[in-house]
Amino acid sequence: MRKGGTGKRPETASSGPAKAPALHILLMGNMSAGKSTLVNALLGRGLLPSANAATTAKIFRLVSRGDIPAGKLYAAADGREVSKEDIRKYNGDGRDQSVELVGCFSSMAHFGRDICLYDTPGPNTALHKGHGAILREFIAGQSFSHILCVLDATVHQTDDEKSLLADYIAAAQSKNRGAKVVFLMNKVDALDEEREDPLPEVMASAGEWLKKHGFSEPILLPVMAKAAYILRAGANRADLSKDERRELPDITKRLNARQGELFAAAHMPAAARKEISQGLEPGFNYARPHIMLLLGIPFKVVSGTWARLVQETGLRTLELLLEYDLRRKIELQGRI
Ligand SMILES: Nc1nc2c(ncn2[C@@H]2O[C@H](COP(=O)(O)OP(=O)(O)OP(=O)(O)O)[C@@H](O)[C@H]2O)c(=O)[nH]1
Ligand SMILES: [Mg+2]
Repeated sequence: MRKGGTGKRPETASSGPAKAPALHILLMGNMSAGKSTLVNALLGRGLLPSANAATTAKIFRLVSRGDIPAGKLYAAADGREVSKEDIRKYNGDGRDQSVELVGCFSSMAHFGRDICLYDTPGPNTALHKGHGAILREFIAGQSFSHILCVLDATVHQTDDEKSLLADYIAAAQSKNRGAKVVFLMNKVDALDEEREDPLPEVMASAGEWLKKHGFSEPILLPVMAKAAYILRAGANRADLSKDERRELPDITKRLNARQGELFAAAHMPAAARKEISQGLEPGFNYARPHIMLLLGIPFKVVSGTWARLVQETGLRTLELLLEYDLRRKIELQGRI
C-alpha cells in the first residue's frame, strides 16, 4: 500500500485512532463513465485525476471522516496532507496497486462513523489490459456494503456495459449477498443537450436493460457528476480550471430550469424515496450564483444557492440514500 505525502502535518483530528468504517462502498464502471468525477463531487474538490481517457490506474481507498475539513486529503499511513499533484503521481507511478487516503464527503452526515469508498479503474480499456485484472482481484479480496455502478448515458447498452454487468458487478454481488447495488446513470446532461430522449424514457429503457441482465427492480439514479463537482468546487472556491469556470454560468442556467426532474426520474423503493424527499430542499431559488457573487452578495448565501443547484444534479439523492443506509446500520447496532 502506498504511503506518500507532502511533509505537512495534518491540522485535524484525523490523526486520532481510526474507527471501523460503517459503509464499504465499491465504485465501479467502465472507462470514463465518471467515477472519479463523482468522488471529486463528494469531496467538493478536483483531487482525483479525471479525464476522457483511461485514467484511474489503481484502487483508491478513500475513508471519509466527518471531522476533516472540506477539500483536504491525507495519506492514511502517516496522516500527511496530499496534494492533487501527489495523487496524480501515485496514480502514475506503476508500483503499488492501491492508494489509501483520508478525507471528508463534507455534504454528508456521518453520525460519528467513517465511510469507506473505493474508486477503481474502468476495466474495459484495450490499452491497459491490467486494469480489468486489478479490479477482478480487488473484488475477490474485499467485502462491500454497497456496490455503486456508474453507467455512462452517452455510451449505454453496449457490449462493454454488458460485460461490466456480467463479469464484474455480478461477481461483486454474488460475493457480497447483502450488499446494496445502486446504478448511477451519469452524464444525463449530455442527453439533454441533444434533446433526443426524455429522461423518464431513458431511465425506463435502462431499467429494462438491467432487468434483462439479471438485476431485477434495480435502484437507478440519474446524475450529472461533472456539474455537481463544478458547483461544489466553485462553492468551496477550490481550484477550478479556466474551462470549468467558463462552464459555471451554463450549468447554473440549465439547472435553474429544472424542478426535481432527476429525482422524479430515479428508480428506487417507495420507502427510500419518501425518506430522501424529506431531506431535500423544498423550494427552488432562481437566483444565479455566479451573478450573485459578482453583485457582492454574501458568499454564504451564494453557496446555499449552489447547494440547491447540486440537488438538481442528482448527487444529493445518492448522498441521502447512503445516509439513510448509514443511519439504519447504526440504529441496528444500537448506537444512535
Ligand atoms: N458531460 C459530462 N461529462 C462528465 C460527467 N462526469 C464526468 N464527465 C467527464 O467524463 C470524463 C471521464 O471522467 P472520469 O471521472 O475520469 O471517469 P472514470 O470513470 O473515473 O474513468 P477511468 O478512471 O478511466 O475508469 C471526464 O472528461 C469528465 O469531465 C457528466 O456528468 N457529464
Ligand atoms: Mg477514474
